[in-house]
Amino acid sequence: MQYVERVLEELKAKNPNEPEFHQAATEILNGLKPVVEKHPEYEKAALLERFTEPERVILFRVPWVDDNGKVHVNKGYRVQFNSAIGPYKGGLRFHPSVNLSIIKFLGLEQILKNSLTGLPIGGGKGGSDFDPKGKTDNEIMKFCQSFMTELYRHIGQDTDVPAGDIGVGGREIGYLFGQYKRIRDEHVGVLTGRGLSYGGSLARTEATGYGLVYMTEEALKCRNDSFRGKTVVVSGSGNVAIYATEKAQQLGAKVVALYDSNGYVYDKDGIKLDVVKQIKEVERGRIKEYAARVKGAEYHEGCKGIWTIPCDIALPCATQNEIDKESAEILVKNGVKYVGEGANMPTTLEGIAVFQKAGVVFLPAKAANAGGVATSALEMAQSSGRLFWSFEEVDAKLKNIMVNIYHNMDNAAKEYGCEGDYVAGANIAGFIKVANAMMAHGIV
Ligand code: NDP
Ligand code: 2IT
Repeated sequence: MQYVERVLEELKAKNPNEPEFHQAATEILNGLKPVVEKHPEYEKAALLERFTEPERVILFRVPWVDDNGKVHVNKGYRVQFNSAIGPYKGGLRFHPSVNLSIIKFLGLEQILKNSLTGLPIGGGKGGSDFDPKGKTDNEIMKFCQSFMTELYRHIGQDTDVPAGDIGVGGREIGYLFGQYKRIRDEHVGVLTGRGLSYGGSLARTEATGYGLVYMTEEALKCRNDSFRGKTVVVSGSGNVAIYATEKAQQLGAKVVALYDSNGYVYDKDGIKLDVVKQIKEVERGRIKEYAARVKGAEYHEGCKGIWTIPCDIALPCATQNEIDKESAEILVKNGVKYVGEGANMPTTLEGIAVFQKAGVVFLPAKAANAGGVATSALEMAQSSGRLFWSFEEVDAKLKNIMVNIYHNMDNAAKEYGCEGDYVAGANIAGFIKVANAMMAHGIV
């Protein structure tokens, strides 16, 4: 049996009941086949077996008391996946669906994404099955304090630097940082996505969404095209979706739809982002409200229907497996030309195959959403240097990083005989640096 097939089979047998982890590993390892064939020394060093086994998995109890005095217990996770090229780096996700499979898929993706940024950061991910929806600020604070009361001993500015992800934004990072500082008595860059008054970086809030659009813009530019006049569908209405919408609009596109986990809004005249920000960032409300406030906008229950809206560019920015085979087929039938993944693994393996067969320019998550973690690394650099860069400076660096990632994955795909296959190109370009470092470190 070929090396990649054998590693995948063993991985599935050793990690049963982890479908998301299997899915991410399958996509990655299949993309790496041409590299592994060129480097027989990797198999001798069991490189892929080590690459797909986390260096450390931390599971812990998170007890907390709600405003009515009721005691709750949640699960806490931190998967420190790979530190070959730098300290573990990756977000924390608070969502009821969180389990080990999801954190491991995110952690594995993060290794290659972080490598693609060109910055010295390893891969990690964490979170909890805690559901922040409907909780008061006090309950969120209590939960974050309890979470950090265990996590603090495992992280550090040169060891492991968490950040936000689904359900973890500026408010949560603030509470987590406050507790870390209190326990450790040190004010350091141990978390990114911090507020501007305590070590955060300008443009980190916007970075993932802006970065996604910068990469898509480069893909358009290389085909003598641009965002101007394009119809765009964005899924989600959280951090990534909002700032992807903002940048796409600035570049002249019309974003016509957004959703949250209850349903989607369609606004044929173009989404009014100030209304969305008010509902989502200020009121923490539901996207349904948009249709009540904006004349002519429609609300539809359920998420899947969003992909039946005809568009030139689709930017899935909510969660994993939002676009399945059926939705991909409808998008293709309706003429989609570009798909840029803002969320992590938003397209199923079958959905990706549909896009690639149809010649859609498909920009995979680990490349397309790398702007967030790249700007986190810029935040780390500013913390270490006791510096504070202007918005324009950070934004220019972000744009440069996204353009470089696009060309690196494009070139890697060409070099390894799969031109235009950015899934393989991103996996290969990300993996080579990690592989070189792991080989240099010996069997560890
Ligand atoms: P937020 O929590 O800010 O927003 C998440 C959005 O996705 C919300 O609109 C939420 O709706 C929706 N959503 C979440 N789960 C589901 C679901 N199961 N079905 C339908 N909708 C859902 O998170 P982010 O914007 O930060 O993250 C979005 C995606 O981007 C994630 O995949 C994340 O891993 C990825 N990402 C984030 C980065 C960052 O810097 N924040 C960096 C790189 C990737 P509702 O409110 O109803 O739950
Ligand atoms: O998936 C991701 O890249 C993130 N959630 C951001 C991670 C980070 O460390 O900024």
